[in-house]
Amino acid sequence: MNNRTMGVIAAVAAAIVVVGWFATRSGRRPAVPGEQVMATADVQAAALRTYVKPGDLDEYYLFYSGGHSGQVYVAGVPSMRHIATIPVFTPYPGTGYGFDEETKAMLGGYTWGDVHHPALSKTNGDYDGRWLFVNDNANNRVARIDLRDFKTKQILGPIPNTMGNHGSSMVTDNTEYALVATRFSVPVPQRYEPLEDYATKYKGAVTGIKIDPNTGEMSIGWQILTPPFNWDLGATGKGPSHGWAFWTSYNSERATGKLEVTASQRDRDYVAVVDWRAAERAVREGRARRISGVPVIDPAEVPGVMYLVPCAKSPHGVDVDPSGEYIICSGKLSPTVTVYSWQKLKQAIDSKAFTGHEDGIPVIDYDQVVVMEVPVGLGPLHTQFDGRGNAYTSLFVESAVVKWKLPPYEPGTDPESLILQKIPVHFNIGHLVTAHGDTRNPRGDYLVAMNKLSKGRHLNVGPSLPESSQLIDIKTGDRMTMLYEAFTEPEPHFAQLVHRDVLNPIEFYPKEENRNPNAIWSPQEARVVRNARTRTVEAWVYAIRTYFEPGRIQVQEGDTVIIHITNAEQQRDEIHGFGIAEYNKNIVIDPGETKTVKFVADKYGVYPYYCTNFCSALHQEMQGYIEVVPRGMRLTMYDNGEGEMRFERREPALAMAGHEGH
Ligand code: RUQ
Ligand code: CUA
Repeated sequence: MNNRTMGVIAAVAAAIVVVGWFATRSGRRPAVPGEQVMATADVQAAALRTYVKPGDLDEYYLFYSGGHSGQVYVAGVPSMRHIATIPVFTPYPGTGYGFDEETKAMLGGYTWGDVHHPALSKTNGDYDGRWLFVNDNANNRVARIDLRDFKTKQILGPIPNTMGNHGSSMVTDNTEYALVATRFSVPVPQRYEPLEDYATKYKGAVTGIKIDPNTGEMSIGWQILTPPFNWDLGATGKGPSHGWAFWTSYNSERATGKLEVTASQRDRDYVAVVDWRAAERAVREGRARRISGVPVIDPAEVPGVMYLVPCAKSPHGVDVDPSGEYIICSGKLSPTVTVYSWQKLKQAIDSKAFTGHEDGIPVIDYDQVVVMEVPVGLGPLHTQFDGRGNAYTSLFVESAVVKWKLPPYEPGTDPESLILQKIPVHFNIGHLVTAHGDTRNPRGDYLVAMNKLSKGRHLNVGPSLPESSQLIDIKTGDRMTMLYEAFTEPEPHFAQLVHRDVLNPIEFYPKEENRNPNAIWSPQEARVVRNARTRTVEAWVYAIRTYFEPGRIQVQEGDTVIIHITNAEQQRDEIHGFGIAEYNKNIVIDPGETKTVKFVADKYGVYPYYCTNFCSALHQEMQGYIEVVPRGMRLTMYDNGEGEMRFERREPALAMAGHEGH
């Protein structure tokens, strides 16, 4: 360990102590409004910038990851109001997600995920408002949310040969791929090898998830095996660097045990530089092997798919500036960000300016490609952009956002002079996001700091605390000004901030589009059919304000019950729920939607079903009964009593089953 590194570690440790001390102090005596040092005029200005009066709409959608809650949250900016939760990897009774047969099948038996990095689909390097891709770090999956209706439509995975899908999902400039990388290495293909053989028998991988340009359907395009480094964050090239992707690594030591020590030995780790078009070509030319059913490229056998470039000690984020020329790697254990030039990287690759290799992957000569190590401050993690030549980097240890100047630089520029401004955030910021901040056209007006700790910033809610997000104006006066603070469920990592004009979601599902074979559109079509031989009861239920048809479903104890419910409303916000008491079911059906719920009626008795989503003045009347008739007792509801039994509606719906409340 050299002196500079020791100095940095000492400084980091000192800063942690200082931050901790302040936090404890403020934890004992929380700040109250008025205690903050902010001039009245500044408070008024900030209030006006963030206040969205009742009935007005926000300017931006903020899609932020829900971390280990497995969900994605939607908020409006500048108000920071939470608007919606989009369940992705975790069942969510609020929208019935994970309770109906369709979404249950999509979840594949998992009940949680760890969402870190949402990425919007792009056309020509800017958001196109079609899809949002999110990763699951825990179970190695990627999900696609359709922004037409804000619903999860596909979950791909677990991705084979992939463990800890963290550096994910980075979307390329025309949504050719969502790119993913492994945080953990394991034996590939998955098998048992003792941990002692980690350095030689364990492997990481980066994967290109191919996206169908019309449907968004994901499939595995290619995979590149890597040494057992821990890949951290990724970024895709833009403009001149389009066709390439970058990932930071830590643990290039290939160590196990206490990584805080064992993986912090080297002064430099690596950024991977991947030519994904070369990977595509290699698969086309049959130069990939099939492992666990997917095409896998060994970079030692296929030169040109992957390179490594050194980066300061245990980096975290990597980001590409809007021009696509500068690649920025955050030091984490070094108080710098390293800026590389894409042109120089390309030249070094073309002229083979290599200093060695790792398992056959060439290591690019650092000195030939680096533009500057910018001394941003302690614990740099992630960088975003404003489109006006500035970069914004989160400083975890310093609890601050630093604004600094992007290249080009005059020869002999003093690195310190590149630091333009720092603003404190509360506390310990992870990611930050600016409007369209990872596209070719950042909007440059807002920045959201996603802070990991919120102690003392809100009413005391006991030991389990939310996270805090702070809204910063980065436009007025070309300076950063703190505007507002909001609290979020655990736990935002990255987010996307996209202008509302880019999105155009539907208001309800048009009836003509419902292709579900079990959809019904009139109470006359409602029916219950029991097959005594297979001991199955199938019901087609019609839901409208303010009744279910039928209002009665009779089954024999032990029957399998399948209920298809159509919400026949064709009006915005006329949502009906279908909760079954003591059967642990609640599905929610949006207007024009049909959903199916299935269960075994394993306890006899009478169990009400009722609408769980307050839909009209007679919402409370919207109910029915499932009669679970004990084994050996005769069912009475059906006409013929034997064989296939059918109950069809005879009475017209009561006239008073109202249509009030439009
Ligand atoms: S990481 S706090 Cu999971 Cu994106 Cu950087
Ligand atoms: Cu339907 Cu409440």
